[in-house]
Amino acid sequence: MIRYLTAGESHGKALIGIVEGMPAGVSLTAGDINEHLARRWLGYGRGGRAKIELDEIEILSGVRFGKTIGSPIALRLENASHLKDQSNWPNVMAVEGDGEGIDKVTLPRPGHADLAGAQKYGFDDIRPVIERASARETAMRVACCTVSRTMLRELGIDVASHVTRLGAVGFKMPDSWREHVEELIEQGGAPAVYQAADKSVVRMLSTELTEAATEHIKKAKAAGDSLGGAYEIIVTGVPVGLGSYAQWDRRLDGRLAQAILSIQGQKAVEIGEGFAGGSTPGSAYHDPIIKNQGGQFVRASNYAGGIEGGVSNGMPIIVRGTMKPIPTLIKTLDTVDIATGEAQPTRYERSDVTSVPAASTVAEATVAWVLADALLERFGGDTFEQVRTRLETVC
Ligand code: EPS
Repeated sequence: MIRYLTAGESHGKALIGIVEGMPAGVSLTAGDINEHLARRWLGYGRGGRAKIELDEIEILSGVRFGKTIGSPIALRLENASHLKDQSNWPNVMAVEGDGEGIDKVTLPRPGHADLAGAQKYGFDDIRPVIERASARETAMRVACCTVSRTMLRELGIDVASHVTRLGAVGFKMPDSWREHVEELIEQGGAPAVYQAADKSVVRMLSTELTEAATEHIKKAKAAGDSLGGAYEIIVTGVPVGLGSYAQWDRRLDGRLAQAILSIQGQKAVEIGEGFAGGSTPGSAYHDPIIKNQGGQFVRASNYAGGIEGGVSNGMPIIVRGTMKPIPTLIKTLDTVDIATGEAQPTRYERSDVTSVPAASTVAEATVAWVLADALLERFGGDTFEQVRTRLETVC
C-alpha cells in the first residue's frame, strides 16, 4: 500500500528518502519529523558524531500547506559531518575522482557487514560497505516512517518504546515493568510511556536501572568494549483485523518481525510473551476472552502481544527487540587483512559504546510503518478523510 526507499552514505553529503502511497490530507510538518529525529539521538553512550549532526529534515515535495497531497514525499537530511568532519573522513565518499590519496580499509570487523559486503560486491576497499551498512541510515528511516506515524496519531493509534536491558543491566521479567507501563498509559496514553523513557539517559523506566546502566556503559567504555540490549515497543489504539492469516506475507507478526530485524544490529524479536510461550503450558499462556462493559471482546491478559493468527485482536501490540553489541570497539578482535591475507587485530574508528536507546526509537518508527501499511490495506482510500470514515464505520 505504502512504500519508502532511503539512499545515502554515512559520510556522504546527505540522506534522501521517498515515501509513496500516503493518502492526501494527512497533516505533516518538518517539526513532526524533527521531534522524532531528535529523540533518535537520545541516549548515554553515543560517540563524537552525536555532537556533529543537526538532523533537521527538509521536505522537498508531496506536502502543501502542512498536508500531504497524495504525491511522493521527498525528504532530505544533510550529513553535517560531511562539512564539519573532513579531517576524519576527507572525501571518502567523493562521487568523482579516482580515490588517490585515500587509504583503503582492508580489515573487516567481525560482526559487521564488512567482509560479507566486500565479498558480495567485489570490493578491495571495505569503505563503501561501512558507509551504507551504517546505522546513520536509520535517521532517514525515522523520517520516512514518521510520516505514517503522524497519520496513525490522528487516528488515535500511538506508538511508544522503552529500553528493558543494557548489557548486563536490565529488568528481570516483563512483569516488573508491566504495571508501571500500564499506569503511564492510563495517565497519558502511549506517548506518556515514551516521554517517561526519554527522561532517562538510557530510556529505561527505572531510576535505579538508569544509574546502573550508565555505570555499566562507563565501565564498558573504559574497557574499550561495546554493549547491546533490548527494548519493548507498545502500540495502543490498534483496531481489530490488521494483517491476515490468509497468506504468509500478510501476517502482521511476521511483518513486524521483519521491520525490527531490518534495523542495523538487531538480532532477535519477540511478539508479546513469545519466548515464554516455549516453556509455559497452554492453560497458563492463552489470554482468556471476556466482554468488557461496552460489550466488546477483550482479553484478560495480553501474552499474545495483541496478535493472534497474524491478525491484530484489539489489545495493545507488544513487540520486543534485542540488539547485539556494536561491532566497532577499541578492544581488538581477530580478523584477516583482505589485501594481504595476514591475521591482524581490528583497527578502531570512532564509534558509539551502545546505541540501544536510539534503536528503540528507530523500532518505534518501523513498527508504525508496518501498522500504517496494514491499516491502509484494510481501510485505505485516496484521502485521509476516507480512511478515517472507513475506520470509524467498521470499529
Ligand atoms: C555508525 C558509527 C558512528 C555512529 C553512526 C553509526 O558514526 P561515525 O562513524 O561517524 O562516528 O555515530 O550513527 C549515526 C551517525 C547516526 O546518525 O545514528 C556505524 O558504523 O554504524
